Order: sequence, then C-alpha cells, then structure tokens
Amino acid sequence: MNDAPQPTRADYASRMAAYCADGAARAEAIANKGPLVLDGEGRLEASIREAYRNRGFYVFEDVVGAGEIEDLRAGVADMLERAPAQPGASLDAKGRPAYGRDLAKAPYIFIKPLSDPWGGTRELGGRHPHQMTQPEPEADAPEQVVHIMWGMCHASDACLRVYGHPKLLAVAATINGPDFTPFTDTIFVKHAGLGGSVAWHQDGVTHWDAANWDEEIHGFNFQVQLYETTPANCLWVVPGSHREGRIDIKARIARNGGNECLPDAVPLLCKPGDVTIVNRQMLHGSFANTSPHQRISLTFGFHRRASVLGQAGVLSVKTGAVYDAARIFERSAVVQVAIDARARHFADERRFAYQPFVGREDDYRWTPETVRRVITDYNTKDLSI
Ligand SMILES: O=C(O)CCC(=O)C(=O)O
Repeated sequence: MNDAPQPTRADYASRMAAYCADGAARAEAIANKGPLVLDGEGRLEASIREAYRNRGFYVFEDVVGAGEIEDLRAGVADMLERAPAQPGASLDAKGRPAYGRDLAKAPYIFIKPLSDPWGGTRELGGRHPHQMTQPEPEADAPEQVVHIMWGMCHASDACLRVYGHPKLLAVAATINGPDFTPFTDTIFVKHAGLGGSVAWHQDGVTHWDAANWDEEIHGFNFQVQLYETTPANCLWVVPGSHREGRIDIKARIARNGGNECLPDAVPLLCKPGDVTIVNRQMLHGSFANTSPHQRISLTFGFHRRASVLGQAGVLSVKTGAVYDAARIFERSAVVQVAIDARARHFADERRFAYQPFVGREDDYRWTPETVRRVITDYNTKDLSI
C-alpha cells in the first residue's frame, strides 16, 4: 500500500502538469490516430491494422456522430442520476427507487473520490500491484462517487445501439475473425475533480503461459469517448507493451524510482465521438482526475472465439462456468440484437452481417421478447479471459 502523505488536489494537478505535457508530445509524435477506414471488402484498412498490431492501440477519429453522442450522454446521465444515493441505498438522490436493484449484477461501483480502489490489492486477481497516488479530495467532496457502471446494453437503448456499430464490428471481425465473440462492457466515469485512478495493469488473465500465446490472444477493448479527453483524465498506455508477455509492473515502477509516471507511456487524447482501441495485453492505467473535466468512456471488448471457447470465468465472471458453444452463442446474441436495434434507428446505415447469426436474424430482432430473453441480465454471461 502507498503510505506516503497524499497531496492535495491542487498540488497533485500541478505536480502532474509537466508529465502530462510531455506525454501529450509523445502521443503526437507517434500519431497513431486517424479516421476508421474500411477497405472494399469491409475490413479495417491494412495500414491501420498494421499500426494497431505494432503499437497495440489506435485512436479512431470521429466514429460516432454528434447526435448519437448526445443520445449516449443522455443515457449515461440517466444512469448516473438513478444511482443509489449512497452505496447500498434503495433510493436515488431524488428519492426514487434506485436503478438496477432488480438486476442480477449490481450496476454501480462506488469509490472514495480520487482514490485507487484496486492498486496494491488482491482484487481482480491482483493484477494492479502498485497503488497510485490518492490525492486528498476537497472538503466539500461527496463521501463516495460512482466509478464504474456495468450493463450498458440493458440500461440504455443508445448504448445498445452503439454496441451494434457496423464499423466497430467490422474492426472486431478484421482483428478477431468473423466469428469474434464479445467480452464485457464497463462505463468508466471519471468525475471532474473526483474521479479515481485505475492502477497500471494488463487485462488478460488466462493465456499468458499458453503454448500458442501471441500478442493478440487476449483480445481488445474499444472506448467510445463521450467528452473530450485530456492527459489529466484519460487512459494512458505504454505503446508496444502488448508484445512483452506478462510484465512485472512492480519492478517496472521500482526501476522508475517508485514513480508511477512511466516515462514511455502516452495519453489517449480524443474528441467526443472518437473511439480508442487498446489491446488487452497493453500496460495501461489512468490517474486520479484532479482536473476540472470529466471523462466518460463506454468500454466494450471483443475476443477471438478460439481464445474463449473452453475457458472458465475470471475477473468479474467468477461463476466457474465453462464457456462452451452454447454460452458463447447466447452472449454473442446481444451483438445481433444490438445490430437490429441500430438498424431501426439509423435506417440509412448499412447493417453489419455478424457471421454466427447469418440466416438467424429473424430470431434476434430488437423486440420486447428479445429484450427479455437476450438483453436483460446479459452481463451475467460475459466472456472474460
Ligand atoms: O479508462 C480507464 O481509466 C481504465 C480502462 C481500463 O483499465 C480498461 O479498459 O481495462
């Protein structure tokens, strides 16, 4: 644990300023960003695919239009407003029944403002070995703030629709194959001046020692950015680290004099509507958000089917159930219903053809029946590896 005296919010912000500026310059020099371009066969354009393969991340610019971003912001704002007034409360701050009390998986994780809930703990398999600096919140800060929200596809129609985005799904098919599978989804909420950190970590769990290990075996996450991101509030990645295998993160920070500001990391700087892709094997993390700007990132990932089939639940999916073909099909059906929900809303857009459901589309239209059968509590069937 980090027992050093913790800085004030203002001290921390000024202490981070030079690192943030240097990181932004490093990110600009790498320039791993640009529009999401598909080739004539609907696959991610080869040079972008290569840039992602080499660096382990890419920022796709301007993928989600302004109108859709407005709908997503409204969906997320509604979820935030309907959160329990404090952890465990049955009512929200307006005295209404809090959202999600009937769901199998509680949608909200709260933390103390500016804290690091996982760093230096055994949580999530102990994959965050270093606890980040936890600046002191200001005197008028709330006791607890929402840090994470789960289950965006049953919480918000706009979020369900973005899950069926044809260009993002085309990227998933290019990288993970046409029978790609979903992973999970998480909304990271970094409130202005209050948001906590996510300590340095790599996401993958199951395949580090596999004989067929390779740099993309643990899949990737997208993040749809609802607001402009800045070095002070965004996700940072160490380019190329997805190729290193399992990293001794504690030793790496020790080699940096115990300083969590890793010298080779870069911030993922985005405009609203940009979408990042990050290899789950990357060394990545984010700092306490002492800035005056919030970040909200809709995070959802995809895997190769071969990486998932036959594995058992890890991370937040600890039921012990093996991911067999039926389980994979059931969870993948969320993608197909999302495709239909999207097609109804964006009539001019070409819908994505998801190979496992070709010929079965009529059973997975977006209807009250599929919302009950496929969407509600879908995240109890997540495919974490
Ligand atoms: O967005 C963040 O701050 C953390 C994201 C993250 O750790 C992840 O996507 O695995």
